[in-house]
Amino acid sequence: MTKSSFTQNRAKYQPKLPALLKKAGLQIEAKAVVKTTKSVANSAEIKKLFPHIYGKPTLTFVKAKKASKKALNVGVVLSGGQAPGGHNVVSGILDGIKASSPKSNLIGFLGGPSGLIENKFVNLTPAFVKDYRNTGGFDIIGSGRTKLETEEQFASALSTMQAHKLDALVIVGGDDSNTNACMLAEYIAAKGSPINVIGVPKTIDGDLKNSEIGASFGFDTASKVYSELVGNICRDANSAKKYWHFIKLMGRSASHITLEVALQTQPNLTFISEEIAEKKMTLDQVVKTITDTIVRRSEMKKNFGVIVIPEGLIEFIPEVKKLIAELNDLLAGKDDFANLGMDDKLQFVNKNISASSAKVFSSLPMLIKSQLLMDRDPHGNVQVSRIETDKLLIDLVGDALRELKQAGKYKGKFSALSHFFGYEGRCASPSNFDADYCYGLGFNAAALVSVGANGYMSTLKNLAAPAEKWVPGGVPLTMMMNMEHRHGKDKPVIKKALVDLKGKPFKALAAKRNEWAVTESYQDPGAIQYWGPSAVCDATTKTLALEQKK
Ligand code: FBP
Repeated sequence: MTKSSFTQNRAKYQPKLPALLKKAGLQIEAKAVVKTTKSVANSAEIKKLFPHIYGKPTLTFVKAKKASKKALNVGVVLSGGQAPGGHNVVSGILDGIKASSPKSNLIGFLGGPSGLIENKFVNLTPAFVKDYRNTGGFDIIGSGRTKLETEEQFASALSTMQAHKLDALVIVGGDDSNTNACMLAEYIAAKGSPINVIGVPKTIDGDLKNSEIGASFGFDTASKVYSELVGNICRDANSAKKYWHFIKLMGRSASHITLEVALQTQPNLTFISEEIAEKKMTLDQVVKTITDTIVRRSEMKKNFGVIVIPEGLIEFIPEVKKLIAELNDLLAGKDDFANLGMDDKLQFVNKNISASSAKVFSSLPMLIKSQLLMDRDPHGNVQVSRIETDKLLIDLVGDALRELKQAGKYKGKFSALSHFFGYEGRCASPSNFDADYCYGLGFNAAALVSVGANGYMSTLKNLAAPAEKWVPGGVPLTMMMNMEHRHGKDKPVIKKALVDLKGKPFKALAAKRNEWAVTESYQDPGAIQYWGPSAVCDATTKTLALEQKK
Protein backbone atom coordinates (compact mmCIF):
# COMPACT_ATOMS: atom_id res chain seq x y z
CA MET A 1 0.00 0.00 0.00
CA THR A 2 1.20 3.54 -0.61
CA LYS A 3 1.74 5.94 2.27
CA SER A 4 -0.80 8.68 3.01
CA SER A 5 0.34 11.67 5.02
CA PHE A 6 -1.71 10.20 7.91
CA THR A 7 0.22 6.88 7.87
CA GLN A 8 3.56 8.68 7.54
CA ASN A 9 2.86 10.75 10.61
CA ARG A 10 1.21 7.95 12.55
CA ALA A 11 4.32 5.77 11.95
CA LYS A 12 6.18 8.12 14.31
CA TYR A 13 3.95 7.13 17.24
CA GLN A 14 5.99 5.28 19.86
CA PRO A 15 3.70 2.79 21.60
CA LYS A 16 3.78 2.88 25.38
CA LEU A 17 5.18 -0.24 27.09
CA PRO A 18 4.45 -1.51 30.62
CA ALA A 19 7.08 -0.04 32.99
CA LEU A 20 8.90 -3.36 33.63
CA LEU A 21 9.40 -4.18 29.93
CA LYS A 22 10.36 -0.58 29.17
CA LYS A 23 13.00 -0.59 31.88
CA ALA A 24 14.30 -4.16 31.70
CA GLY A 25 13.66 -5.05 28.05
CA LEU A 26 14.11 -8.81 27.91
CA GLN A 27 16.41 -8.94 30.95
CA ILE A 28 13.63 -10.57 32.92
CA GLU A 29 12.86 -13.78 34.79
CA ALA A 30 9.53 -15.60 35.04
CA LYS A 31 7.80 -15.86 38.41
CA ALA A 32 4.86 -18.19 39.03
CA VAL A 33 1.72 -16.44 40.28
CA VAL A 34 -0.67 -19.41 40.66
CA LYS A 35 1.37 -22.62 40.85
CA THR A 36 -1.01 -25.09 39.20
CA THR A 37 -4.02 -24.31 37.01
CA LYS A 38 -7.14 -26.14 35.80
CA SER A 39 -9.14 -25.78 32.60
CA VAL A 40 -12.27 -23.66 32.79
CA ALA A 41 -14.46 -26.79 32.35
CA ASN A 42 -14.19 -30.51 31.49
CA SER A 43 -10.84 -30.64 33.29
CA ALA A 44 -10.50 -34.45 33.25
CA GLU A 45 -10.96 -34.60 29.46
CA ILE A 46 -8.71 -31.59 28.80
CA LYS A 47 -5.97 -32.98 31.07
CA LYS A 48 -6.09 -36.27 29.18
CA LEU A 49 -5.92 -34.55 25.78
CA PHE A 50 -3.06 -32.19 26.78
CA PRO A 51 -0.90 -34.27 29.15
CA HIS A 52 2.36 -32.43 28.37
CA ILE A 53 1.18 -28.85 28.82
CA TYR A 54 -1.79 -29.11 31.19
CA GLY A 55 -1.86 -27.42 34.58
CA LYS A 56 1.17 -25.11 34.25
CA PRO A 57 1.43 -22.02 36.51
CA THR A 58 0.32 -18.53 35.52
CA LEU A 59 3.38 -16.32 35.09
CA THR A 60 4.53 -12.79 35.65
CA PHE A 61 8.02 -11.28 35.26
CA VAL A 62 10.62 -9.67 37.48
CA LYS A 63 13.87 -7.97 36.47
CA ALA A 64 16.62 -10.58 35.98
CA LYS A 65 19.57 -10.60 38.36
CA LYS A 66 21.94 -11.77 35.62
CA ALA A 67 21.95 -10.24 32.13
CA SER A 68 21.43 -12.65 29.23
CA LYS A 69 21.95 -11.75 25.58
CA LYS A 70 20.44 -14.78 23.89
CA ALA A 71 19.69 -14.55 20.15
CA LEU A 72 16.14 -15.79 19.54
CA ASN A 73 14.69 -17.25 16.33
CA VAL A 74 10.96 -16.70 16.27
CA GLY A 75 8.19 -17.29 13.71
CA VAL A 76 4.83 -15.53 13.69
CA VAL A 77 1.44 -16.42 12.20
CA LEU A 78 -1.53 -14.04 11.94
CA SER A 79 -4.68 -16.13 12.08
CA GLY A 80 -8.44 -15.65 11.59
CA GLY A 81 -10.22 -12.37 10.94
CA GLN A 82 -8.24 -9.14 10.71
CA ALA A 83 -8.14 -6.95 13.83
CA PRO A 84 -6.58 -3.48 14.23
CA GLY A 85 -3.13 -3.74 15.79
CA GLY A 86 -1.79 -6.98 14.28
CA HIS A 87 1.14 -5.11 12.74
CA ASN A 88 2.05 -3.72 16.15
CA VAL A 89 2.14 -7.24 17.60
CA VAL A 90 4.69 -8.08 14.91
CA SER A 91 6.75 -4.94 15.66
CA GLY A 92 6.55 -5.65 19.40
CA ILE A 93 7.88 -9.21 18.92
CA LEU A 94 10.65 -7.91 16.67
CA ASP A 95 11.72 -5.16 19.08
CA GLY A 96 11.49 -7.59 22.00
CA ILE A 97 13.77 -10.26 20.50
CA LYS A 98 16.18 -7.59 19.19
CA ALA A 99 16.34 -6.18 22.73
CA SER A 100 17.55 -9.61 23.82
CA SER A 101 20.17 -9.73 21.05
CA PRO A 102 20.58 -7.85 17.76
CA LYS A 103 21.30 -11.27 16.22
CA SER A 104 17.71 -12.42 16.85
CA ASN A 105 15.51 -13.11 13.81
CA LEU A 106 11.79 -13.00 13.11
CA ILE A 107 10.08 -14.73 10.20
CA GLY A 108 6.43 -14.37 9.24
CA PHE A 109 4.46 -17.30 7.78
CA LEU A 110 2.26 -16.20 4.90
CA GLY A 111 -1.54 -16.47 4.78
CA GLY A 112 -2.18 -17.86 8.26
CA PRO A 113 -1.56 -21.42 9.53
CA SER A 114 -1.36 -22.75 5.94
CA GLY A 115 1.88 -20.75 5.47
CA LEU A 116 3.37 -22.68 8.39
CA ILE A 117 2.28 -26.04 6.98
CA GLU A 118 3.53 -25.19 3.49
CA ASN A 119 6.64 -23.32 4.68
CA LYS A 120 5.75 -20.07 2.90
CA PHE A 121 7.43 -17.24 4.75
CA VAL A 122 9.10 -13.86 4.65
CA ASN A 123 11.96 -12.46 6.77
CA LEU A 124 10.59 -9.73 8.99
CA THR A 125 13.64 -7.49 9.21
CA PRO A 126 13.48 -4.06 10.91
CA ALA A 127 13.56 -2.40 7.45
CA PHE A 128 10.64 -4.54 6.24
CA VAL A 129 8.54 -3.96 9.36
CA LYS A 130 9.21 -0.20 9.53
CA ASP A 131 6.41 0.83 7.17
CA TYR A 132 3.81 -1.27 8.97
CA ARG A 133 4.20 0.22 12.45
CA ASN A 134 0.90 1.57 13.84
CA THR A 135 -1.01 0.68 10.67
CA GLY A 136 -4.22 -1.39 10.52
CA GLY A 137 -4.66 -4.61 8.56
CA PHE A 138 -2.78 -7.90 8.41
CA ASP A 139 -1.30 -7.27 4.97
CA ILE A 140 2.28 -7.56 6.24
CA ILE A 141 1.99 -11.39 6.02
CA GLY A 142 -1.74 -12.04 5.47
CA SER A 143 -4.03 -14.28 7.50
CA GLY A 144 -6.11 -17.45 7.11
CA ARG A 145 -8.51 -19.74 8.94
CA THR A 146 -6.93 -23.18 8.36
CA LYS A 147 -7.68 -25.48 11.29
CA LEU A 148 -4.72 -27.57 12.43
CA GLU A 149 -6.21 -31.01 12.88
CA THR A 150 -4.50 -33.86 11.14
CA GLU A 151 -1.26 -35.64 12.07
CA GLU A 152 0.18 -34.61 8.65
CA GLN A 153 -0.57 -30.92 9.32
CA PHE A 154 1.10 -31.02 12.74
CA ALA A 155 4.09 -32.96 11.38
CA SER A 156 4.55 -30.43 8.51
CA ALA A 157 4.23 -27.51 10.93
CA LEU A 158 6.92 -29.01 13.19
CA SER A 159 9.26 -29.79 10.33
CA THR A 160 8.91 -26.18 9.06
CA MET A 161 9.79 -24.87 12.51
CA GLN A 162 12.75 -27.24 12.79
CA ALA A 163 13.99 -26.27 9.32
CA HIS A 164 14.07 -22.62 10.46
CA LYS A 165 15.68 -23.60 13.81
CA LEU A 166 12.94 -21.70 15.61
CA ASP A 167 12.99 -21.24 19.36
CA ALA A 168 9.32 -20.41 19.26
CA LEU A 169 6.24 -19.73 17.19
CA VAL A 170 3.77 -16.95 18.06
CA ILE A 171 0.19 -17.49 16.88
CA VAL A 172 -1.90 -14.32 16.86
CA GLY A 173 -5.58 -15.20 16.83
CA GLY A 174 -9.00 -15.59 18.41
CA ASP A 175 -10.47 -18.57 20.24
CA ASP A 176 -10.22 -20.95 17.28
CA SER A 177 -6.66 -19.89 16.39
CA ASN A 178 -5.49 -20.16 19.99
CA THR A 179 -7.08 -23.60 20.09
CA ASN A 180 -4.72 -24.35 17.18
CA ALA A 181 -1.86 -22.91 19.27
CA CYS A 182 -2.74 -25.15 22.22
CA MET A 183 -2.94 -28.29 20.05
CA LEU A 184 0.38 -27.46 18.40
CA ALA A 185 2.10 -26.77 21.74
CA GLU A 186 0.95 -30.18 22.99
CA TYR A 187 2.02 -31.93 19.79
CA ILE A 188 5.50 -30.39 19.89
CA ALA A 189 5.98 -31.15 23.58
CA ALA A 190 4.85 -34.76 23.02
CA LYS A 191 7.51 -35.10 20.31
CA GLY A 192 10.15 -33.93 22.78
CA SER A 193 11.01 -30.82 20.76
CA PRO A 194 12.10 -27.71 22.71
CA ILE A 195 10.22 -25.30 20.38
CA ASN A 196 7.68 -23.19 22.26
CA VAL A 197 4.27 -21.97 21.09
CA ILE A 198 2.84 -18.70 22.38
CA GLY A 199 -0.63 -17.29 21.64
CA VAL A 200 -1.71 -13.64 21.43
CA PRO A 201 -5.38 -12.74 22.11
CA LYS A 202 -6.86 -11.15 18.99
CA THR A 203 -10.43 -10.59 17.80
CA ILE A 204 -12.59 -7.55 17.25
CA ASP A 205 -15.46 -9.63 18.66
CA GLY A 206 -14.09 -9.13 22.20
CA ASP A 207 -15.02 -12.67 23.21
CA LEU A 208 -11.53 -13.90 24.03
CA LYS A 209 -11.41 -12.66 27.61
CA ASN A 210 -11.65 -14.16 31.07
CA SER A 211 -10.29 -13.71 34.58
CA GLU A 212 -6.75 -13.56 33.15
CA ILE A 213 -7.33 -11.63 29.91
CA GLY A 214 -8.95 -8.20 30.13
CA ALA A 215 -9.61 -7.77 26.40
CA SER A 216 -8.73 -9.15 23.01
CA PHE A 217 -6.93 -6.65 20.80
CA GLY A 218 -8.86 -4.94 18.01
CA PHE A 219 -12.11 -4.66 19.99
CA ASP A 220 -11.23 -1.14 21.12
CA THR A 221 -10.57 0.26 17.63
CA ALA A 222 -13.29 -1.64 15.76
CA SER A 223 -16.02 -0.72 18.25
CA LYS A 224 -14.87 2.92 18.11
CA VAL A 225 -15.16 2.91 14.30
CA TYR A 226 -18.68 1.42 14.47
CA SER A 227 -19.62 3.86 17.24
CA GLU A 228 -18.60 6.76 15.03
CA LEU A 229 -20.69 5.40 12.15
CA VAL A 230 -23.75 4.63 14.31
CA GLY A 231 -23.40 8.05 15.99
CA ASN A 232 -23.48 9.67 12.54
CA ILE A 233 -26.58 7.68 11.61
CA CYS A 234 -28.31 8.66 14.86
CA ARG A 235 -27.70 12.29 13.97
CA ASP A 236 -28.98 11.74 10.44
CA ALA A 237 -32.09 9.95 11.75
CA ASN A 238 -32.78 12.84 14.09
CA SER A 239 -32.23 15.38 11.29
CA ALA A 240 -34.30 13.77 8.52
CA LYS A 241 -36.85 12.19 10.89
CA LYS A 242 -38.11 9.83 8.19
CA TYR A 243 -36.20 6.54 8.38
CA TRP A 244 -35.89 3.58 10.70
CA HIS A 245 -32.28 2.41 10.52
CA PHE A 246 -31.66 -1.30 11.18
CA ILE A 247 -27.92 -1.68 11.83
CA LYS A 248 -26.29 -5.09 12.02
CA LEU A 249 -22.92 -5.02 13.79
CA MET A 250 -20.13 -7.55 13.48
CA GLY A 251 -19.32 -10.03 16.21
CA ARG A 252 -19.85 -13.66 15.28
CA SER A 253 -21.35 -15.00 18.50
CA ALA A 254 -20.98 -12.63 21.39
CA SER A 255 -22.72 -9.23 21.39
CA HIS A 256 -19.85 -7.30 23.03
CA ILE A 257 -19.46 -4.96 20.03
CA THR A 258 -23.18 -4.19 19.90
CA LEU A 259 -23.27 -3.56 23.66
CA GLU A 260 -20.24 -1.23 23.50
CA VAL A 261 -21.64 0.66 20.50
CA ALA A 262 -25.00 1.03 22.26
CA LEU A 263 -23.32 2.45 25.37
CA GLN A 264 -21.42 4.90 23.16
CA THR A 265 -24.33 6.03 20.95
CA GLN A 266 -27.58 5.38 22.89
CA PRO A 267 -29.84 4.18 20.05
CA ASN A 268 -33.59 3.52 20.46
CA LEU A 269 -33.37 -0.25 20.50
CA THR A 270 -30.48 -2.64 21.16
CA PHE A 271 -30.63 -6.41 20.94
CA ILE A 272 -28.17 -8.49 22.91
CA SER A 273 -28.13 -12.09 21.68
CA GLU A 274 -27.25 -13.50 25.08
CA GLU A 275 -30.40 -11.93 26.58
CA ILE A 276 -32.53 -13.33 23.75
CA ALA A 277 -31.14 -16.79 24.49
CA GLU A 278 -31.67 -16.44 28.23
CA LYS A 279 -35.26 -15.23 27.82
CA LYS A 280 -35.79 -17.94 25.18
CA MET A 281 -37.30 -15.36 22.86
CA THR A 282 -38.78 -16.56 19.58
CA LEU A 283 -38.29 -14.74 16.30
CA ASP A 284 -41.89 -13.49 16.61
CA GLN A 285 -41.13 -12.00 20.02
CA VAL A 286 -38.07 -10.19 18.66
CA VAL A 287 -40.25 -8.78 15.86
CA LYS A 288 -42.94 -7.77 18.38
CA THR A 289 -40.37 -5.93 20.53
CA ILE A 290 -39.44 -3.87 17.48
CA THR A 291 -43.01 -3.19 16.31
CA ASP A 292 -44.08 -2.16 19.83
CA THR A 293 -41.33 0.47 19.89
CA ILE A 294 -42.15 1.67 16.37
CA VAL A 295 -45.86 1.98 17.25
CA ARG A 296 -45.08 3.82 20.51
CA ARG A 297 -42.82 6.29 18.74
CA SER A 298 -45.31 6.78 15.89
CA GLU A 299 -47.93 7.79 18.46
CA MET A 300 -45.47 10.54 19.45
CA LYS A 301 -45.21 11.49 15.75
CA LYS A 302 -41.72 10.00 15.58
CA ASN A 303 -41.61 7.76 12.53
CA PHE A 304 -37.88 7.28 12.79
CA GLY A 305 -35.32 5.60 14.95
CA VAL A 306 -32.16 3.52 15.20
CA ILE A 307 -31.95 -0.19 16.06
CA VAL A 308 -28.69 -2.06 16.59
CA ILE A 309 -28.57 -5.81 16.04
CA PRO A 310 -25.65 -8.16 16.75
CA GLU A 311 -24.45 -10.21 13.80
CA GLY A 312 -25.00 -13.47 15.66
CA LEU A 313 -28.57 -12.72 16.83
CA ILE A 314 -30.18 -15.32 14.62
CA GLU A 315 -28.02 -18.08 16.12
CA PHE A 316 -29.19 -17.23 19.66
CA ILE A 317 -32.93 -17.48 19.02
CA PRO A 318 -33.46 -20.94 20.61
CA GLU A 319 -35.57 -22.38 17.77
CA VAL A 320 -33.05 -21.16 15.14
CA LYS A 321 -30.11 -22.29 17.29
CA LYS A 322 -31.56 -25.81 17.36
CA LEU A 323 -32.09 -25.67 13.60
CA ILE A 324 -28.49 -24.50 13.01
CA ALA A 325 -27.08 -27.21 15.32
CA GLU A 326 -29.02 -29.85 13.36
CA LEU A 327 -27.87 -28.36 10.05
CA ASN A 328 -24.24 -28.30 11.27
CA ASP A 329 -24.35 -31.98 12.20
CA LEU A 330 -26.18 -32.88 9.01
CA LEU A 331 -23.81 -31.02 6.70
CA ALA A 332 -20.54 -31.95 8.50
CA GLY A 333 -18.31 -33.74 6.00
CA LYS A 334 -20.91 -33.59 3.18
CA ASP A 335 -18.62 -31.89 0.70
CA ASP A 336 -20.90 -32.66 -2.27
CA PHE A 337 -23.85 -30.79 -0.69
CA ALA A 338 -22.56 -27.48 -2.09
CA ASN A 339 -22.91 -28.86 -5.63
CA LEU A 340 -26.64 -29.63 -5.31
CA GLY A 341 -29.29 -27.31 -6.75
CA MET A 342 -31.41 -25.34 -4.27
CA ASP A 343 -34.47 -27.60 -4.62
CA ASP A 344 -32.41 -30.72 -3.92
CA LYS A 345 -30.72 -29.00 -0.97
CA LEU A 346 -34.09 -28.09 0.56
CA GLN A 347 -35.48 -31.56 0.01
CA PHE A 348 -32.43 -33.19 1.59
CA VAL A 349 -32.53 -30.87 4.59
CA ASN A 350 -36.27 -31.15 5.20
CA LYS A 351 -36.05 -34.93 5.09
CA ASN A 352 -33.19 -35.14 7.57
CA ILE A 353 -33.95 -32.61 10.32
CA SER A 354 -36.51 -32.82 13.13
CA ALA A 355 -40.11 -31.82 12.44
CA SER A 356 -39.84 -28.76 14.71
CA SER A 357 -36.67 -27.51 12.96
CA ALA A 358 -38.20 -28.20 9.54
CA LYS A 359 -41.13 -25.97 10.57
CA VAL A 360 -38.80 -23.13 11.61
CA PHE A 361 -36.75 -23.58 8.43
CA SER A 362 -39.80 -23.37 6.20
CA SER A 363 -40.99 -20.17 7.94
CA LEU A 364 -37.81 -18.32 6.87
CA PRO A 365 -37.56 -16.36 3.61
CA MET A 366 -35.66 -18.10 0.80
CA LEU A 367 -32.70 -15.68 1.08
CA ILE A 368 -32.11 -16.62 4.73
CA LYS A 369 -32.63 -20.33 4.01
CA SER A 370 -29.92 -20.28 1.38
CA GLN A 371 -27.62 -18.25 3.66
CA LEU A 372 -28.07 -20.84 6.44
CA LEU A 373 -27.02 -23.57 4.02
CA MET A 374 -23.78 -21.87 2.95
CA ASP A 375 -20.41 -23.53 3.69
CA ARG A 376 -19.24 -23.49 7.33
CA ASP A 377 -15.80 -22.03 8.04
CA PRO A 378 -12.96 -24.52 8.70
CA HIS A 379 -13.78 -24.44 12.43
CA GLY A 380 -17.44 -25.42 11.80
CA ASN A 381 -18.91 -21.95 12.39
CA VAL A 382 -21.90 -20.65 10.42
CA GLN A 383 -20.74 -17.57 8.52
CA VAL A 384 -23.14 -15.19 10.26
CA SER A 385 -21.57 -12.13 8.65
CA ARG A 386 -23.25 -13.35 5.44
CA ILE A 387 -26.72 -13.80 6.94
CA GLU A 388 -28.77 -10.67 6.35
CA THR A 389 -30.54 -10.53 9.71
CA ASP A 390 -31.09 -6.78 9.31
CA LYS A 391 -33.06 -7.34 6.08
CA LEU A 392 -34.93 -10.32 7.57
CA LEU A 393 -36.12 -8.18 10.48
CA ILE A 394 -37.13 -5.30 8.18
CA ASP A 395 -39.26 -7.74 6.14
CA LEU A 396 -40.91 -9.34 9.17
CA VAL A 397 -41.48 -6.00 10.94
CA GLY A 398 -42.96 -4.54 7.72
CA ASP A 399 -45.44 -7.45 7.53
CA ALA A 400 -46.39 -7.08 11.20
CA LEU A 401 -46.93 -3.31 10.86
CA ARG A 402 -49.15 -3.82 7.80
CA GLU A 403 -51.36 -6.14 9.85
CA LEU A 404 -51.50 -3.64 12.71
CA LYS A 405 -52.45 -0.88 10.25
CA GLN A 406 -55.28 -2.98 8.84
CA ALA A 407 -56.52 -3.57 12.38
CA GLY A 408 -56.41 0.20 13.00
CA LYS A 409 -53.67 -0.16 15.65
CA TYR A 410 -50.90 1.71 13.82
CA LYS A 411 -51.15 4.92 11.84
CA GLY A 412 -47.48 5.71 11.29
CA LYS A 413 -45.23 5.49 8.25
CA PHE A 414 -42.53 2.82 8.15
CA SER A 415 -39.59 3.48 5.88
CA ALA A 416 -36.57 1.35 6.75
CA LEU A 417 -32.92 1.26 5.74
CA SER A 418 -30.51 -1.57 6.49
CA HIS A 419 -26.79 -1.32 7.24
CA PHE A 420 -24.08 -3.79 8.11
CA PHE A 421 -20.92 -2.48 9.76
CA GLY A 422 -18.24 -5.13 10.03
CA TYR A 423 -15.44 -5.11 7.52
CA GLU A 424 -15.31 -1.29 7.83
CA GLY A 425 -13.75 -1.60 11.29
CA ARG A 426 -11.48 -4.63 11.13
CA CYS A 427 -8.50 -2.97 9.48
CA ALA A 428 -8.77 0.55 10.87
CA SER A 429 -5.57 2.20 12.11
CA PRO A 430 -5.26 1.04 15.71
CA SER A 431 -6.37 3.48 18.38
CA ASN A 432 -3.71 4.46 20.91
CA PHE A 433 -5.06 1.74 23.19
CA ASP A 434 -4.71 -0.96 20.55
CA ALA A 435 -1.39 0.41 19.26
CA ASP A 436 0.03 0.23 22.83
CA TYR A 437 -1.72 -3.01 23.77
CA CYS A 438 -0.62 -4.86 20.63
CA TYR A 439 2.97 -3.64 20.79
CA GLY A 440 3.04 -4.64 24.46
CA LEU A 441 1.49 -8.07 23.75
CA GLY A 442 4.12 -8.69 21.05
CA PHE A 443 7.03 -7.54 23.25
CA ASN A 444 5.61 -9.64 26.10
CA ALA A 445 5.32 -12.67 23.78
CA ALA A 446 9.07 -12.25 23.12
CA ALA A 447 9.57 -12.17 26.90
CA LEU A 448 7.68 -15.47 27.24
CA VAL A 449 9.84 -16.95 24.46
CA SER A 450 13.00 -15.81 26.29
CA VAL A 451 11.97 -17.66 29.48
CA GLY A 452 11.13 -20.82 27.51
CA ALA A 453 7.36 -20.83 28.18
CA ASN A 454 5.41 -23.31 26.03
CA GLY A 455 1.62 -23.33 25.57
CA TYR A 456 1.07 -19.86 27.03
CA MET A 457 -0.94 -16.83 25.99
CA SER A 458 0.72 -13.43 26.21
CA THR A 459 -1.16 -11.28 28.73
CA LEU A 460 -1.11 -7.71 29.97
CA LYS A 461 -3.28 -7.13 33.01
CA ASN A 462 -4.74 -3.99 34.65
CA LEU A 463 -5.81 -2.62 31.25
CA ALA A 464 -8.06 0.15 32.56
CA ALA A 465 -4.94 1.85 34.01
CA PRO A 466 -2.42 3.79 31.86
CA ALA A 467 -0.18 1.52 29.72
CA GLU A 468 2.87 2.03 31.99
CA LYS A 469 0.94 0.27 34.78
CA TRP A 470 -0.08 -2.79 32.77
CA VAL A 471 1.22 -6.03 34.24
CA PRO A 472 2.99 -8.37 31.78
CA GLY A 473 2.80 -12.16 32.10
CA GLY A 474 1.50 -15.40 30.66
CA VAL A 475 -1.46 -17.69 31.15
CA PRO A 476 -1.49 -21.39 30.16
CA LEU A 477 -3.67 -21.98 27.10
CA THR A 478 -5.11 -25.15 28.67
CA MET A 479 -6.63 -23.00 31.42
CA MET A 480 -9.09 -21.55 28.86
CA MET A 481 -10.12 -24.81 27.23
CA ASN A 482 -13.40 -26.72 27.41
CA MET A 483 -15.18 -29.33 25.28
CA GLU A 484 -17.68 -28.17 22.62
CA HIS A 485 -19.72 -29.85 19.89
CA ARG A 486 -18.19 -28.92 16.51
CA HIS A 487 -18.60 -30.55 13.07
CA GLY A 488 -20.76 -33.22 14.69
CA LYS A 489 -18.15 -34.17 17.35
CA ASP A 490 -17.06 -33.07 20.85
CA LYS A 491 -13.76 -31.18 20.53
CA PRO A 492 -11.44 -29.26 22.87
CA VAL A 493 -11.70 -25.51 22.18
CA ILE A 494 -10.99 -22.24 23.96
CA LYS A 495 -14.15 -21.07 25.71
CA LYS A 496 -15.72 -17.95 24.25
CA ALA A 497 -16.72 -15.17 26.66
CA LEU A 498 -20.31 -14.17 25.94
CA VAL A 499 -21.91 -11.00 27.31
CA ASP A 500 -22.46 -11.45 31.04
CA LEU A 501 -26.04 -10.39 31.74
CA LYS A 502 -25.08 -9.77 35.38
CA GLY A 503 -22.05 -7.70 34.37
CA LYS A 504 -21.80 -3.92 34.70
CA PRO A 505 -21.81 -3.10 30.94
CA PHE A 506 -25.11 -4.94 30.32
CA LYS A 507 -26.64 -3.48 33.49
CA ALA A 508 -25.68 0.02 32.30
CA LEU A 509 -27.64 -0.60 29.08
CA ALA A 510 -30.60 -2.20 30.87
CA ALA A 511 -30.90 0.79 33.19
CA LYS A 512 -31.31 3.22 30.30
CA ARG A 513 -32.92 1.41 27.38
CA ASN A 514 -36.57 2.22 28.21
CA GLU A 515 -35.73 5.90 28.24
CA TRP A 516 -33.67 5.68 25.02
CA ALA A 517 -36.52 3.85 23.22
CA VAL A 518 -38.85 6.88 23.25
CA THR A 519 -36.38 9.79 23.38
CA GLU A 520 -33.57 10.95 21.11
CA SER A 521 -30.82 10.52 23.69
CA TYR A 522 -28.44 9.77 20.82
CA GLN A 523 -24.77 10.35 21.54
CA ASP A 524 -22.18 11.13 18.92
CA PRO A 525 -18.77 9.83 20.05
CA GLY A 526 -16.96 11.15 16.94
CA ALA A 527 -13.98 9.61 15.17
CA ILE A 528 -10.97 7.98 16.82
CA GLN A 529 -8.45 10.66 17.73
CA TYR A 530 -4.78 9.90 17.16
CA TRP A 531 -3.39 13.27 18.27
CA GLY A 532 -4.67 15.44 21.09
CA PRO A 533 -5.38 15.28 24.82
CA SER A 534 -4.71 11.91 26.48
CA ALA A 535 -8.22 11.92 28.01
CA VAL A 536 -9.57 11.62 24.46
CA CYS A 537 -6.81 9.73 22.61
CA ASP A 538 -6.04 7.11 25.27
CA ALA A 539 -9.62 6.52 26.46
CA THR A 540 -10.52 2.86 26.46
CA THR A 541 -13.92 1.28 25.79
CA LYS A 542 -16.87 1.79 28.15
CA THR A 543 -17.00 -2.00 28.45
CA LEU A 544 -13.47 -2.27 29.83
CA ALA A 545 -13.87 0.78 32.06
CA LEU A 546 -17.10 -0.60 33.56
CA GLU A 547 -15.79 -4.17 33.88
CA GLN A 548 -12.61 -3.15 35.66
CA LYS A 549 -14.20 -0.45 37.84
CA LYS A 550 -13.50 -1.37 41.45
P1 FBP B 1 -12.00 -13.77 14.44
O1 FBP B 1 -12.81 -14.40 15.53
O2 FBP B 1 -11.17 -14.72 13.70
O3 FBP B 1 -11.21 -12.62 14.97
O4 FBP B 1 -12.98 -13.14 13.37
C1 FBP B 1 -14.00 -12.28 13.71
C2 FBP B 1 -14.90 -11.87 12.59
O5 FBP B 1 -14.61 -10.57 12.18
C3 FBP B 1 -16.37 -12.01 13.00
O6 FBP B 1 -16.81 -10.85 13.66
C4 FBP B 1 -17.05 -12.27 11.67
O7 FBP B 1 -18.24 -13.00 11.83
C5 FBP B 1 -16.04 -13.09 10.94
O8 FBP B 1 -14.77 -12.72 11.45
C6 FBP B 1 -16.07 -12.88 9.45
O9 FBP B 1 -15.20 -13.79 8.87
P2 FBP B 1 -14.58 -13.65 7.43
O10 FBP B 1 -13.43 -12.71 7.54
O11 FBP B 1 -14.09 -15.03 7.13
O12 FBP B 1 -15.63 -13.14 6.51
